[in-house]
Amino acid sequence: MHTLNRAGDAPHRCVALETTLLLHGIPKSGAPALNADLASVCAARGAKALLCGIIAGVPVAGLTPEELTQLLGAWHVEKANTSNLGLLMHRRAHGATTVSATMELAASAGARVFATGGLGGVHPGLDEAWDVSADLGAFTRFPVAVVCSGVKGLLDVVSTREMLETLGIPVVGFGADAFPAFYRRESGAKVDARFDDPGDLAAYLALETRRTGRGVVVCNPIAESDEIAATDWDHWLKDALRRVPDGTRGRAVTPALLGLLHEVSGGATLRANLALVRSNTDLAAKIAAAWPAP
Ligand code: PSU
Ligand code: MN
Repeated sequence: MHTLNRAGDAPHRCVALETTLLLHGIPKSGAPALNADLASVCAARGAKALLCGIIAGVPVAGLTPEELTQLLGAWHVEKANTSNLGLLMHRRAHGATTVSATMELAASAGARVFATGGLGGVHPGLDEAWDVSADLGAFTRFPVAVVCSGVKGLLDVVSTREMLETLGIPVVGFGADAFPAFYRRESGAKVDARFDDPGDLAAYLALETRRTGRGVVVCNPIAESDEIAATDWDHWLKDALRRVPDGTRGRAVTPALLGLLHEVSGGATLRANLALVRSNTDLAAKIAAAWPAP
């Protein structure tokens, strides 16, 4: 990797953030404010936000607000996972990094903690074909702890939890025993272990990432006050699924569905999404601040 690394001399105090969430997960007009908000959440805990993305073929760990503006102004920025990251570099193209590509950039910059909304996982399938996110495999390759609210609720959450087990990826909860489903605190599935103290969690994550050179999923359920009611969720998801344009497949599925959900819910899923990303970043920053010095 030839990552432009702006982590500085204490990468373990950094919290990596992804650009796909900002460019494809929420309306672009809200991205600069969310980015600034997450940076101040990190700073308030004594950690440093490290936004990852690809600018004209250069993978960057620590994009400036100006570089984010540059990405937001480009007419199309491709979603980058571990499979097309190198192609975008070769073509000197811009790229918005998903969880898998952000883990790769974070790892190469020496950062060990990363915050996002929800992981990609096993899609129920808009047709008969399998669709499993590259996010899951990335945990078997990069030593990064990803703080998230489980996997996006539009996925097959229970199958995704099983897939994490199959891949041998540790899944722990912060203040929770249940494996969360993004907008919902519970999914029916469980985590491997529960932690209640950020310092103890940081010590475990440092040990585990060092021991294995692989990643860990840290689940932080959405706050009860921000949770979406099950009946609303079922209704909105059905509605959004009906509206997905014919032929939407592969990488286009997640952004299309998230956009439709924000629309049919009258902005409720967007508000919940922003709240959980903020809360996950806050927990990630506490973990980075408590990370044992290497
Ligand atoms: N979480 C969010 N919003 C998002 C995503 C996650 O709150 O937009 C993105 C992440 O970048 C994740 C990607 O890696 O969706 C998964 O896409 P796919 O299912 O195509 O692998
Ligand atoms: Mn996919």
